[in-house]
Amino acid sequence: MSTLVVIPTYDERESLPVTLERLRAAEPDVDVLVVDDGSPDGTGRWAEEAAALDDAVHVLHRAGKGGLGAAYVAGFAWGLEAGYDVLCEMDADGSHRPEELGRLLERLAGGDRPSLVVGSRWVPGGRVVNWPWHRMVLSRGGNTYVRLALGIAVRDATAGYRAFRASTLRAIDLAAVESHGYCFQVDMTWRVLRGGGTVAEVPITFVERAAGVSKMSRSIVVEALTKVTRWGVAHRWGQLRTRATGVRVAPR
Ligand SMILES: Nc1nc2c(ncn2[C@@H]2O[C@H](COP(=O)(O)OP(=O)(O)OP(=O)(O)O)[C@@H](O)[C@H]2O)c(=O)[nH]1
Ligand SMILES: [Mg+2]
Repeated sequence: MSTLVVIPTYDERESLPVTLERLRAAEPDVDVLVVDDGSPDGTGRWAEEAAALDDAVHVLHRAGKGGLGAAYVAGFAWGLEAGYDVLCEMDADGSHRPEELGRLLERLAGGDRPSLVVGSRWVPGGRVVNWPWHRMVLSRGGNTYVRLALGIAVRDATAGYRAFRASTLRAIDLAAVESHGYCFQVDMTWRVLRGGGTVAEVPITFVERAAGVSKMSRSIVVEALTKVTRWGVAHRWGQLRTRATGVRVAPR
């Protein structure tokens, strides 16, 4: 199966070279697409040089910082057009260890053929290294809220280490996905499940970034909270209407 790992970057000049080297060493048969949003620190230029030296590495440049969600949507469109069978998400900052990608890919190829595999911090065996307590609380609390609001079983719906079948992504209207930060991950999970797909979680060890600056912000958390609440209410309302009228409203 031909596999592409999409790595969105914004000011990751220090981290990307390390991540890319580890990824190429761990999974030599996997191609890479760096999606850079015109990083002021020259990450895009560096990626261009790396691509010139390695046929498996590709770069997509976008005009300005448009958010992680939009970068992935552009990267997926590129990968689907190029005909890859599997498309993965990975952060550039070293939080998603390239050495664990093989386990995600193995799970995707499993007999039950999940539509999406999530590298999960919050299943047995999953771990987080070097996170302050408030990040733990935010991630655990956020994921519990998502699970209850949407009524889903996924324990780490905000996780950004993922492997999708191309067919899973083709079934989603990617142009309609507008979420930016963590919300993008929840949005994609919800769309897979609503479309009748399945999500499998494999435990990973998530390592806090060693270099560079986090792009996480209050607005990213607020976006996730408000949208998840809206989706949850709409879903429950739809269920109630179905029960009352017997008419099923098609999933979005
Ligand atoms: N192309 C692009 N990449 C982005 C953008 N925002 C974040 N990224 C990348 O997305 C990945 C995740 O961003 P991080 O800043 O690590 O955010 P995070 O992992 O939620 O936060 P930390 O846990 O603090 O690292 C990194 O590779 C970033 O460079 C963006 O607007 N455009
Ligand atoms: Mg990070």
